[in-house]
Amino acid sequence: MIDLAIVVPTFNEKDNVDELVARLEQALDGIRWEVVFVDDDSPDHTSDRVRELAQAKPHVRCVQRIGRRGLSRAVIEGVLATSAPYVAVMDGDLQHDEALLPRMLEQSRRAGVDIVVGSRYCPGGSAGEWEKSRARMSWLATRLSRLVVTAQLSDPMSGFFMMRRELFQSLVRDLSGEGYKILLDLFATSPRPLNFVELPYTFRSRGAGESKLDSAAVWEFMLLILDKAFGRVVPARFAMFGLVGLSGIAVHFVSLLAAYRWLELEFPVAQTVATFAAMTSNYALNNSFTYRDRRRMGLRFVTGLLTFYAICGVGVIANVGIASLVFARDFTWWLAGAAGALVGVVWNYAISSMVTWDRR
Ligand SMILES: Nc1nc2c(ncn2[C@@H]2O[C@H](COP(=O)(O)OP(=O)(O)O)[C@@H](O)[C@H]2O)c(=O)[nH]1
Ligand SMILES: [Mg+2]
Repeated sequence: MIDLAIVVPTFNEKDNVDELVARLEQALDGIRWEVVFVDDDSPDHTSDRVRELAQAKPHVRCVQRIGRRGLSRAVIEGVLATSAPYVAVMDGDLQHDEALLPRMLEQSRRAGVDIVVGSRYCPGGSAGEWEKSRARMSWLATRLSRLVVTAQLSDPMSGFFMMRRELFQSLVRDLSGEGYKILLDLFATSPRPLNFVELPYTFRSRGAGESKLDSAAVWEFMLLILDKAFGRVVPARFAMFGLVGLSGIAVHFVSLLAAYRWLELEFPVAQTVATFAAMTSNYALNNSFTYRDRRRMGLRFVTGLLTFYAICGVGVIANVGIASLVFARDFTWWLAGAAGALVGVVWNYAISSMVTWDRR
């Protein structure tokens, strides 16, 4: 029987695995526990190292995911892979303080407590030695997260917490899973306010290797916030796609002006040039922002652009068809136009998310 599972998402943490397990063994003496590493097929072969260790230690386990990336979803799979009644989530780079775990477990067992959060920002905690820019980013993210989480958490961006597995499982189907802020996701998803306890700790500097937090992670964070704030009404990606579409209208008219008035091309030629300029700019923007996590590069950028042209081409036919239908029924011109445009956007969005930016 196991009391506690520590779920550790890893990407290129091979040189921290041994040390982390040794520290857990020391900290968790007297508790029945296991550690589940969830590795996204790290190029440094973290999972091989974990399995080597697991051969000698039955409390070490490895879940290896192929062809996927993403901290939150890795954590979800780790939690689902254990039978322990309590689960903790902890980074694999030694930044979280394992000595806190026994107290977290004690608090988790108290009646009425849903979740115990290791906090850098409550009295007694510390974010350690952080570069100014990272500290500022963390501060900004904490503020933004207040848009979707009303709980007065001092450190909603914490990646170090513990909860009953049952509770996690009751929420798992509604989690957004986007990005790397699973704690925020849990709080924003729960239909009732979660009762939490915060325990202070000092965030250490990372062991071997480097941080995976990059601009993509920042973008994923924005998607998570948008998704949790408006997702029930409009999916975050669709809203983004729509915004990019609006920018396309501006690109279209500036290009048309340039081609027709300045270059003095024939109108049909100028209109064609402007249409392609707008489609290309929409494609590039969607590729960099809306689908940042599935970004196409190199040759795939070009093939993706071709599929996008084709999809938009059909979108125009659908747009004009619907608009004409509505118009023929004696609705006003602008209503017909809007209906056509809406159908066109929805078509472009739905099909390009499946073809141009499919999840692979
Ligand atoms: N499985 C998995 N783990 C990840 C991924 N990205 C980051 N991690 C792990 O998540 C933990 C926190 O990431 P880290 O790069 O240290 O973020 P930082 O502490 O915010 O700089 C570390 O254990 C990483 O190895 C990912 O895409 N998949
Ligand atoms: Mg880290």
